[in-house]
Amino acid sequence: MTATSEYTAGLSGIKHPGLVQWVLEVASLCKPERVQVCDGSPAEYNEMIRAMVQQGTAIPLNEEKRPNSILVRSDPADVARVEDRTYICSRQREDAGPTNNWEDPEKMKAQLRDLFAGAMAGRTLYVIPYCMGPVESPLSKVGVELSDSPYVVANMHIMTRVGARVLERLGVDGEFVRGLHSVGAPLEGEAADSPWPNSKTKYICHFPETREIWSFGSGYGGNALLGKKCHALRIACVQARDEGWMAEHMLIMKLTNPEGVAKYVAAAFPSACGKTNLAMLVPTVPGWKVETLGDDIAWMRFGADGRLYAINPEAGFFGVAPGTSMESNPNALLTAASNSIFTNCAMTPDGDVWWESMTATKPANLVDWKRRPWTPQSGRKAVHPNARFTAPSRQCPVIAPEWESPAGVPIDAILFGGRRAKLVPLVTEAFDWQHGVFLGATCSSETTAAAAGAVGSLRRDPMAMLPFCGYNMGDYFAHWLKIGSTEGAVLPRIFYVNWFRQDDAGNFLWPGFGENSRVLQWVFDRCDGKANATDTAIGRLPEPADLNTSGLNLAPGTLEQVLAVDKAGWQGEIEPIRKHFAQFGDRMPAALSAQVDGLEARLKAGSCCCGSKHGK
Ligand code: O2Y
Ligand code: MN
Repeated sequence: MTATSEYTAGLSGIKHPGLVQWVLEVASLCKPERVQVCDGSPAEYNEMIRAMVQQGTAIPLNEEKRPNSILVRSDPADVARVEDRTYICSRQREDAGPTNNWEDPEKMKAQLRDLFAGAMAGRTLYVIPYCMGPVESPLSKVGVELSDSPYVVANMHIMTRVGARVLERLGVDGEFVRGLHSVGAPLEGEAADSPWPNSKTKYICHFPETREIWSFGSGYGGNALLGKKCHALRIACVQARDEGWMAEHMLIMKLTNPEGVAKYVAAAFPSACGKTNLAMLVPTVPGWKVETLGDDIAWMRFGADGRLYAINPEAGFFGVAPGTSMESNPNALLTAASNSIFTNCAMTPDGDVWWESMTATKPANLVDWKRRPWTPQSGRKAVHPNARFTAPSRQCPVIAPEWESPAGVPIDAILFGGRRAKLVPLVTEAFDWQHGVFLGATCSSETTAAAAGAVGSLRRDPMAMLPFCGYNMGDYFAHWLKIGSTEGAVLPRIFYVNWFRQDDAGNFLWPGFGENSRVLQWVFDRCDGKANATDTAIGRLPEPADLNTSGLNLAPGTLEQVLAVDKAGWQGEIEPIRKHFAQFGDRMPAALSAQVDGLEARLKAGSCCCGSKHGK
C-alpha cells in the first residue's frame, strides 16, 4: 500500500490539518506498508508486545515473577546514545556552538530525505501523539513521533502520555514538536525481518528553529524515544530560552523533615552518576523522608509568587539496570516489578531478568544479553553496562503524591554534581545565583558507559547538559544568568555535590546511597537558615560538626578529608576552566569569566577570605 489516499483512511481521528499533512508527507517519502495512529490504550501496548515477540525482538517474562513484562535484546552495536552522530542543525553554526555537531539544516534535510526515502517499506508507520508533562498542565508540551518501531511505541507508552487525550489537547491548530524516526531497515521481498534491525548509518538530528527531530538508523533509548533527550532537552531548552523558562537534565525530589516540613530539590548530574538512586533514596537519617517526582528531566517556570515551579515531563523511568539492587535502590527495583520492558539484561532459567549486582550470588546459569549461555565462570559480564529497565513512574513506591500536579512544585534548592575522584568536596553551597551558575557551568565528571565512547576520562559537562543542550552553551549560560536577574524572582539556593571523592588508595571516602541524606539534611537546613556554613575560596562548606553524622561509622579524619578544600589543587583548575570557557568566545557571558577571576583571587588571598563562618 503506497497511495496517499490509502494512508489518509487511517488518519480520520486527527483533527489537526497540519498534522495530517505532515503524516502524509512523511508516508509518501518513507513508503510504509500502513499508517496507524496510536491511541495509548493497553490493547495497543499488548499489540506492540505481540509484534515484538513474533519478530523475535522480545521474550515475555515469567508472569508469576515479572507480570506483563518483556526482555528485549538489541543489536550488540546499537546499545547507547551516539553523541558523534547527534547534530544540531541551526541556520548559523555559531547558534549550535562548539559543543555540538552542526550541519546546515537544508543540507542535512537533503541527506536525510535520501535516507528516509522508502525506509519504512514493509513496515507500519506509527503516529505517536505524546504529551511531555501532565496533559492538563500549562507547563507541558505536545510532540508527535512518527516511527516504524513497535519497541518505540511500547516505550513511549510508558515514558510519556500517549493517545487521544493528547490529540484533544492539540486541537486543530496547536503547536507540536515533529519527530521522525526510522530504524532504517526497509523490508524487501519475502526476506525475514531481523529481531533488531540496525543500520550502519545513524543520524540523530535536531532542527531547533523549526522544532523538528529526524532520527535515522538506531532503535535504542535516547536515539529513538524522541520525547526524552531529543524533545524534552535539546528542543525544549531552545523553546525555554525563547519563552523564559528552563528545560534541565535534573531529577526532582521531595524532602520532608521530621517536623513534616517539605522542600523540593532539583539535581543535575551527568549521565550515570546515580541520579535515579538519588531520586529514590532511602534516607538513613531517622525521621527524614524522600519522595520522587522524576529521575532525569525537569521543566521549570516562574510562578506568580516568583518561585520556580518544576514538572517532570516524563511518565516513566528509563533506568540503568546493572548495579540496581535491593541495597543500592530498592525503590527502582520495586518500580520495575511488573509492566516493564527490560533491554539488554540477562535471562534466568525461570524466565526472569538478572543483571550484575542485582543479587549477592550470581545465578548458576543465564542467557546473557547477546543470547549466549552464561555461567559465573564465563569470565564476562552477563549484561551490557547500559542495559535498561523502562518502568512506569506511578509504580514507584516513593512517588510523591503531587508528581503529576499541573502547577508543578516550587524548587527550594538546585544541586549540581559530578563524579570526581579528587579535589571536589562532598558539598559546597554557592555564594549566590551567579556563583551557582559558575559552579554549574564548570561541572565535570569522569565518564561512564551511558554514551558510546571512552570510559573513565574527565569531561566538562556544564549543568550536565553537554550532550543535551540544543544551542550555543555560552548563550545557555547567559539564559541561566537572565533567569537569575528576573524581577521578583525568589530563587532556589544552588549547591555542588560530589559523592565520589576517593583517598590516595582509591577508596571512596563517603559511603553514598542512603547516607547522602545527611548532605540533603544540611542542604534543607541551609535553605531554612538552620545550618552553619563556612566561607572558603570555592564556596560555603559545612565543617564536619555541621553535618549530621550520628550513627555514621567513618574512620577518624575521613569527614575532614571529604570536606577538604585543596587550595593548590584548585589553583590547578583555573587554567582548565579558562580554557573551557574560552571555547565559547564572544558568546561567553562576562559575568562568568569574572567568576573565574574571583575564584583565582580568593585562592591567592590565602586565609583572609576563607574560614569565615557564614552562620544560619
Ligand atoms: O538513552 C540512552 O540510551 C541511555 S542514556 C539515558 C537514559 C535515561 C536517562 N538518562 C540518560 C542519560 O544519558 O543521561
Ligand atoms: Mn539523563
